[in-house]
Amino acid sequence: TAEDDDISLGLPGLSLGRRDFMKAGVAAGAMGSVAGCSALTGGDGSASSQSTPSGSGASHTVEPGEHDEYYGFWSGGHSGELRVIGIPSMRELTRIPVFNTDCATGYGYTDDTKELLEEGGGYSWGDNHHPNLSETDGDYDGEYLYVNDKANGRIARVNLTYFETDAITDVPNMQAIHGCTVLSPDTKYVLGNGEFRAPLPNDGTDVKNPDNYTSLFVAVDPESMETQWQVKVDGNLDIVDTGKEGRWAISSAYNSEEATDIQGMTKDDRDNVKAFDIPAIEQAVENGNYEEVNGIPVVDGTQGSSLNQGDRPIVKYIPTPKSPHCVEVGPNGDYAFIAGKLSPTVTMLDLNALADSSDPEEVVAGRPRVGLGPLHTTFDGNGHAYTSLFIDSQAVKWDIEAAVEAEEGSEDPIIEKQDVHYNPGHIQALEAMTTDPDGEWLISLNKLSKDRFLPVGPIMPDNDQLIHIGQGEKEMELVADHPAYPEPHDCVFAHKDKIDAKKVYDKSDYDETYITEEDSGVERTGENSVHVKMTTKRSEYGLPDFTVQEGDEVKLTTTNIEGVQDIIHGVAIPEHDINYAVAPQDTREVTFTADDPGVYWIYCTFFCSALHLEMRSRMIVEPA
Ligand code: CUK
Ligand code: CUA
Repeated sequence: TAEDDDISLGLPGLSLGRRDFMKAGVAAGAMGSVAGCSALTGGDGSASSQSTPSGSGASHTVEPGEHDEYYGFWSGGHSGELRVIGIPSMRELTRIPVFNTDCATGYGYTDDTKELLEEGGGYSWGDNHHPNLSETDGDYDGEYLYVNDKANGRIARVNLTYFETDAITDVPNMQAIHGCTVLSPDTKYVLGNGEFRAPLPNDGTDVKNPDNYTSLFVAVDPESMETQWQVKVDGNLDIVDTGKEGRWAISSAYNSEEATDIQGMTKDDRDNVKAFDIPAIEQAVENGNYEEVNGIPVVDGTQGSSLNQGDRPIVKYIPTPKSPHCVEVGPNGDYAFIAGKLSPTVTMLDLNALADSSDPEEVVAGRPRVGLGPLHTTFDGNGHAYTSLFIDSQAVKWDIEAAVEAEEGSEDPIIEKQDVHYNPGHIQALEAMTTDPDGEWLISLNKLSKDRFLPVGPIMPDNDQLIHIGQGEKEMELVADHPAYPEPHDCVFAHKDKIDAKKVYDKSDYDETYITEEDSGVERTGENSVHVKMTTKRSEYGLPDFTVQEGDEVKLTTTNIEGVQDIIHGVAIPEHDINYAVAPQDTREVTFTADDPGVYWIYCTFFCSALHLEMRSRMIVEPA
C-alpha cells in the first residue's frame, strides 16, 4: 500500500529517477505481503504470532541472582541518556545521563554536573547515536565510553569506573556530530563527522550561499577532550569507523551535489566515501598547512585542495552508489563495509589496497546484493557479516570472502535472512567492533514496533530484538523482543570481565570536599552567603536543622559517610528544585538561593533503612 511505501522508504514525494531506487520502490510495493512487511499491511493491528521458536532452544534467561555475561551500552538518541543493558537477559541495569538532566541521580542539579553541562554548551538535551568504548591493542580497556551529540556538535565521555559522564566537549565550528568513533587500536583520537554543512566560521556572513558551506571531520584528544584539528570536505559526512592500524578513518557521505533540499541532494548517481589518512593529516597540521578558525587548525581536504593532489592525499574520495549509510570495518581490518541504503548492495573497500591505489574503483573488493535498504553491518568473527535491511525488515547473514569472490551485485554470498519487527537501523553482535568478536548474540535495533507490544498511545517504543547467532555457523534465531524508549541508534558490548565498576566512591577523588560528622555545621561566608556542611548516614543527616537568612546564597555540601555498598541517600529540598543522590563515600554540592522565608523539610529520596521516612532535616529560612 502507499502508506507502507512511505514508511519503508521514508522519502515521500521524492521522484524515483534512478535504477536502484525504482527497483526499491517497486519491490517494496510488491512485497507488501511477504516477510517483514506482513504485519505492516495488517491494518487491524493483528500481530503475527510472537516468534520465539522452540527450535535450537537458545535461552536468554538469566536466573534470579545470576549475572549477565556482557554489558551492553545503548545510545538513547534524543533522550540524551545512555542505557546499560545486560546481555543476554536484556534487563536494563542502569541509565547514564549524558546530555540530559536526570532527577533520579541529580545529574544537572548538583554544582559539578551543572557546571559540566553549562561548560559543555549549556543545552538541556542532546541526541546521542554512537557509543564507543576506549581501546588498548584493539580491545576494550574498560576505561571510557565516548558518544556524540548529533544535535549540538558535541562529544561526551563517560567514566566507566563510576558509570558517570565526566566530560563534554562542545566542538567549535561544528553543528551536528553524527558519526563518532575512536581511532583503533589505542584510542589516539575520538573522531567525529560533522553532518550539517554550514559557513565556516558560521557567524552570519555568507549565509545565503550554500556553495560556501562546508562539512568538517574532527579529532578530539581522548584524555584532555580538547579539539585537536578539523578537516574540511565536500558533501555531508555521515558515519565513520577506523581501520585497525591507526591510519585510516572511513566516512560515508551523501549530498555530493551540496544541495540544500532533498531533490537536489539526490540528483546525481553517486556519492563519495571519504578515506581520511590520519598520519597525513597530522603531517599537514605540523607543517602549518591549515587555516585557524575559532582557535582550531582546519585543514583543507576538499577534492580541489592542493593537499589532495600529490602522492599522498590527506583524503581519498571513493565513489559509491548514491547516499550510502553506515561504515563498519570488519574485525581483521581488511575491509570497510559501506551499506547502500538506497542501493540494495554493501560496498566493501579493501583497506590494504587503499594506500597504493590511485584508481578508487580498484579498492572496491566486493559488492554483494543483500536486499532492500541496507543500513548497518556487524560481524561474528567467523567470516560472516550481518546487515540490517530497513525496507525489507530483515537481518541478512552473508559470507565475507564469498562476496569478494562473487561478481558485483551477486546474491550468492547470502546465507540466510531473518525477519525482524520492524525496520531495523543498527545491528550489533557481541564485541563486533574489536579484532576478536564473540558471536553468540546479535541485537537488531528496530525503529518501529507497531503491533509487537500492548498499545501505549501513539508514541510507540522501538523494538530491540535479541537474535541468537551461535558461533556463526548456526541459523539465526529470534529469541526476544524488548521495547525501548525513544530512541536508541546503536549499542556496543563489553564482556563483564573488561569493566571494573567501583561499588563505593574512592574518597581520594573528593579529598577537598569530603566532610566528616565533626565538620557538619553552618558557616557564614559573606553578608549574603552561607556554607552548610552535612553528612548523611542511616538514618540521619549530620544536622537535624540549619538556619539561613532570606536571600542567602546557600552552598550545601553533603558527604555520604557510609562505606556500605548500595546504601545511597538522597537530599531533596521541597520548593527549591533540588534533589540529588549521594552514594557511599561520595560528596556532592549544590548552590541555591533561599528566597522564601519558612520551614522546609529536607528528606531522603533513596529508601535506605527501616527509618528512611524519618531521615529528615529542616532548613529554616528567617525573614530578612
Ligand atoms: S545512525 Cu541511526 S540508524 Cu545515527 Cu548510526 Cu544509522
Ligand atoms: Cu537515607 Cu533514605
